Formats: sequence, C-alpha cells, structure tokens
Amino acid sequence: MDCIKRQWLVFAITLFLASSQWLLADSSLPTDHAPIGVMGDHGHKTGEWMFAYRYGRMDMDGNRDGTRSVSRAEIHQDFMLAPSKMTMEMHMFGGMYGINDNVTLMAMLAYKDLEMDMLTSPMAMGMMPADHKFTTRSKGFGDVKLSALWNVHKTAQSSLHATIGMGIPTGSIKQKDDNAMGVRARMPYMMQLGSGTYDPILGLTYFNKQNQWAYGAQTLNTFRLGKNDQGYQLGNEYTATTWVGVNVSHTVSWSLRLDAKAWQDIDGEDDALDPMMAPTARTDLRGGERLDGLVGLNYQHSSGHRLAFEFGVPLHQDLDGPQMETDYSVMLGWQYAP
Ligand SMILES: [Cu+2]
Repeated sequence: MDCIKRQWLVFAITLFLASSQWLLADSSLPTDHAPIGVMGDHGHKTGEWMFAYRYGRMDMDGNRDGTRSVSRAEIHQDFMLAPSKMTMEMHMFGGMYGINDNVTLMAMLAYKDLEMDMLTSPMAMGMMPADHKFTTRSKGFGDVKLSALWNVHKTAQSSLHATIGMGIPTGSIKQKDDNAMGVRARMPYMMQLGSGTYDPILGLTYFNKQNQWAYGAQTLNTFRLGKNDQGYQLGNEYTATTWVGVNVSHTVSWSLRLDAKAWQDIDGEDDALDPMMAPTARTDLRGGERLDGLVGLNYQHSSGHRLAFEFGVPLHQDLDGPQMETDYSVMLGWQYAP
C-alpha cells in the first residue's frame, strides 16, 4: 500500500517538474502580457513589430456626488438638464516597434463613439420641451498618443520600464449635436473627442514573470500643457494598477486586477457652453476618483496572435458631482506580433 502511495507521489512530482520545465522552456506564455486594459505593459526586442486592436466600452447610468447617488429630481433643482445615461465605445488601434532591446516605440489612436441621454426639467416652462429625453452623439478619432518605453532594469524574470510620451491634439473639441431645443450646439466636455492640448504622458511599469504566473504594477499619468483654442485645459489624469495573471496552459491565462484612477477638474472654460444649464457643462464638477476590480482572460496562439478580454466594475467612486457614475467596463483585444 505504502509502495503504491510512494509511486503516485513520485509520479505526481515528476509530472509537476516536467510541466514546469516545459513551461520554462517555452519562450512565451499567455501571462507575458498584462491584462488587455493595461497599455504599454511590455517592450519588444530589436526590430520586432506588434499591431493591436482593442474594443472598449464603458457604461454610465445615473449620477453621484461624492460617494452618494444623486436623483434626477435633485439635479433639476439646480439645472434645466440632467444627464441620465452615457455609453462610451472606443476602437483603439496601436502599433509597437522595438528600435533596440531597451527602447520600444508605441503609437495609439482611438476612434470614439459617445452617446449621452439628457432629461429636461419637468418645470422647463416654455424654454424647452418639459420632462423630455433627448440623445446626443459624438464620434470620430481622438488624440494620437506617441510613447517610448525604456527599460530601466531587466532580468530573465523581472523588468522595470519607464514610459515617456505625448498626446497630440488630433481629436475634435468642437463637436456639436442637437440640443433640447433642437438647435445644433456645442456638446459638453466629456462628449468631445480630444483634449485640444499637447499632453505629456509619464509612467513606470514593473513586471515579474514566474513560470505558472506573473504579476505587475503600473502607474501612467497624463499632464496638460497650456490651454486649448477654446480656452480651457482638461484636468490631469493619474492611474495606478496592479495585476496577477495565472497560466492555465501554455495558451490560456486568467487575471485579476485592481485599477485606481484620479482625474482633476477643468481649468478655464469653453464659452460655447452654459454652466447654468447642465452639470456636464460645469468645469468644477469634473474631477473624481475611482477604484475598479477587473477579471480577464488571455489567449495566445503559436502563430503570434493573441486574444484577450477584460471586464471591470467599480469598487469605489468618489466624484465632484453631480457627475455621471460608471457601472461597468469591458475590453476586448487582438494583438499580433509577426
Ligand atoms: Cu507589444
């Protein structure tokens, strides 16, 4: 009896060692990339290319002030218009190129499709249709983002790289759609496609790869230079995220991630917007912070194709409000390195 147990134990240990040896020998693993929602998580070797497409969607429903939900009626005490729903869809195209083993260049451009439902006050009193819902839509390309990923430290197992980049103001900040009176008018800040300013991007990414699993952390921050031609500057954006990825096989891994974001109010203002009309037109009701929890799945094929998915929900939201609150976010991605 003991003999059989011992044989089983030896067999199990051999199998475990064999599988981890095999994983070690495998040059790339699903966990070599961070969850798909993390941008610029890895560098490339000299002359290596990578193309990426990501589809992202975020749904916002209702408003909050601080951590408290705010009803439509409360918003109408101060404003004629209350935002009720927003859907943000993004098609993100990215390219990476390793100019040497320590520096990788990255370019990203997103096509955005933004939709917002607004409700007019039941007491609109002849100014506009009362108690009426209307939808505004804004779509087009956003700002081009160019970055360099520079290895500060690299061993077989761990790496640390700095991200230094710039957002180029290619996205429109003059998007218009029909307002409550059916007149084409400038849409509020969050419906615009770009920042209108040159935006320095600074980040740091740590990655640690074991055989069966990997973990990492990243901070990525966007700053603004000066004011745009409409007379305002969007607030800075700060993010910090940390994740763990676990290989299920040499093709599939899953991941867990925490993502913390903070963004500031707007400096200056767009004169084409009336801050008395809607909270979305107020420059001092834009800042906030949010912590998301995300689960993800990565699949890599030996041909160099990768597919990945990530789903997140907010665990905490604290907004300068009334401001629209996030319900969930989804990202689906395809990456190809020939
Ligand atoms: Cu890449």
